[in-house]
Amino acid sequence: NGHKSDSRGALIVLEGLDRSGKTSQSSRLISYLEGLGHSVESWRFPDRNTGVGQMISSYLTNKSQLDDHAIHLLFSANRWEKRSLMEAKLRSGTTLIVDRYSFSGVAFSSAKGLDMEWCKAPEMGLLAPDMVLYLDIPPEKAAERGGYGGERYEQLEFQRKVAHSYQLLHDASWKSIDASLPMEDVEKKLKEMVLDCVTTCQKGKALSNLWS
Ligand code: Z5A
Repeated sequence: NGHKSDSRGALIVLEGLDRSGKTSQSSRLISYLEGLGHSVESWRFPDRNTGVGQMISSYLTNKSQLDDHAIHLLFSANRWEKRSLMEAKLRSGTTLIVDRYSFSGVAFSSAKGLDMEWCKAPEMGLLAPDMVLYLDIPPEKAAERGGYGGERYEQLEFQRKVAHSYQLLHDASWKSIDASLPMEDVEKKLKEMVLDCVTTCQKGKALSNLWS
């Protein structure tokens, strides 16, 4: 309903393979929305600053080993640690541009062979994004960009499996953007989509939970 008291910030998630341009586009969106006078913050998962985040970081840099299920639950816990702050920010009118979220959690773990429904379960009850912007790029093309670093998942064969898992997660809140286009072209498309979403949430749109 369109009461002014229901006005809130938008929860906008960027998803895509490694090197698809999420970080670059996220900072451009922030500047754009700030320039228009909106209250906006840049978030990312994993949030490596929390205790759980440090365990994840050590796993990603191959400094520690963990069972696939255990690391999956840590990624999820890392989002749960931030859920109440996320809700408070949104309700206070701040839009959040989030670099990776539950969809990364499910796509990466199911690419390892874990059951997709099992992967979704711990994400249920986290806030559902108002919009998921999927930066769509062929894994081969992404691999050409600046080269992969040494982190655990940065291998072409694995990224192919992740791309497949992502395809199974698309729903009505997803918008796919051709991320192999030049940065400015991607930026232009994203700006239009984001502004539309921010306006809708400002007018008042109920918050909902993921996969419920
Ligand atoms: N993971 C998980 O398993 N479970 C979970 O629940 C979550 C994550 C949340 C770490 O994530 C890993 O954790 C990640 C998924 C897994 N593993 N992988 N792969 P992260 O967020 O720390 O790392 P990342 O997302 O892979 O970040 P990234 O390497 O920084 O990629 P990016 O943000 O998408 O791209 P970028 O930094 O903006 O750009 C990459 C390069 O391409 C850079 O040199 C740019 O200048 C260039 N670029 C960008 N756009 C373009 C265009 N349009 N044209 C040409 N060149 C471009």
